[in-house]
Amino acid sequence: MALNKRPFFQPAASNQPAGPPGGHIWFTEYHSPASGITVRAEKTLFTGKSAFQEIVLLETEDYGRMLVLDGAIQTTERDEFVYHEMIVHVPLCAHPRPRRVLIVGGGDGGCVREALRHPEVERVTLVEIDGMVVELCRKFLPKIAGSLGDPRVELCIEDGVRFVKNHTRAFDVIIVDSTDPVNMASPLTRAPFFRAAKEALAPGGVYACQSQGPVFEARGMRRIARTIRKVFPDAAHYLASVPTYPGGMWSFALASKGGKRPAAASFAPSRPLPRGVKTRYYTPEIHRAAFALPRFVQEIIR
Ligand code: AG3
Repeated sequence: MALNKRPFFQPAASNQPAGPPGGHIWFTEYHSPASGITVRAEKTLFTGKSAFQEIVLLETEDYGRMLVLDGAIQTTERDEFVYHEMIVHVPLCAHPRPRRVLIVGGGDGGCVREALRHPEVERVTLVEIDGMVVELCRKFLPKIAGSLGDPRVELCIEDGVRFVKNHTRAFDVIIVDSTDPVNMASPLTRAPFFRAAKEALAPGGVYACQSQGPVFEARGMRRIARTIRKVFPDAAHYLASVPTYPGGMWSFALASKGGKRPAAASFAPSRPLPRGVKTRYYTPEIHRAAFALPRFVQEIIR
C-alpha cells in the first residue's frame, strides 16, 4: 500500500478557500499515487507512535473527530454510524440469539457500542492488540468509545490471532473490525485465522469482518473472499457506503458455521432489531439489499 510512504500533512492548495485565521492543516489519505481523500482540520488532537502503528487524531471541519492509523482513515464522528451499524447489526440480526459476542480489533469501541444495544447480548469481549488506540479513543472519541466501560464488556489488550486460537465454541458471533490487511492485521484475513475463528464459534455461530473496498482494494477483496469461502461454505459479501473510506464503497463478509440456518446464504435477518433500537443506516430492508452486489463487485469476488 502506497499510502504509508507519503507525507501526512499537505500544505493548503492555492486554489482552496481561506480557512480559519491562524492557518489550518490539510490531511490526505492516498488511495493510489494519483488520488486520495483530503480533509481540512482545525487542529491536531494527538499524533504519536504506539508499539504497533502511527496514531493521529484530528478535529476536522467537515467530519468531526477523525482517527487515522498508519495514514489510513479508520473512523470519523460524522460517518462512523454506517460502518459500525453494518458490521454489527448484520451478523447480530442474522443470529437468532446472540449472547456472547467477540470483537477483534475495533479499539475505538464503535462495534462494542452497537453490540450492546441488543439486550440479548450478555457479554462483549473486545480483543485489541494496541492498548494505546483504546486509551486515546476513550479520551478523544467519547461518542464512539463511550460504552467501553459497560459492565458487560470484557477488554483484552492482546493479539487477536492468539486469543481466537485459545477459545473453542465460546462465541455466538465473532466480528473482526481490523485495519487494512497489512502488518499485524494481515493474519486476520488468512485461512488459519478463519479456521480458528470457526472453531471459536459455538454451533450456528456467525462471523463477520470488513473485507476492503472494491474500488481501490479489489485485489485484497478478492483474496479475502476466496479465502473465507474455503473455510466457511456459507459465506457472502455485502456493501455499505462509507464516505471517508477509499472509493466510498466498502465491503463486509458474513459467514456462518452452519447448522440448520445458513445465515449468509439466506441474505436475510433471522430476527428484527430489538425494539427501541434506533439506527441511522441499518434497517431490515438494508440488511437484504446490502447483499445485492453490482456486477463489477460480483466479478471481483468470483
Ligand atoms: N476499520 C477498517 C478501516 C479500513 C479503512 N481503510 C482505509 N481507510 N484505507 C475501521 C475501524 C472502525 N472501528
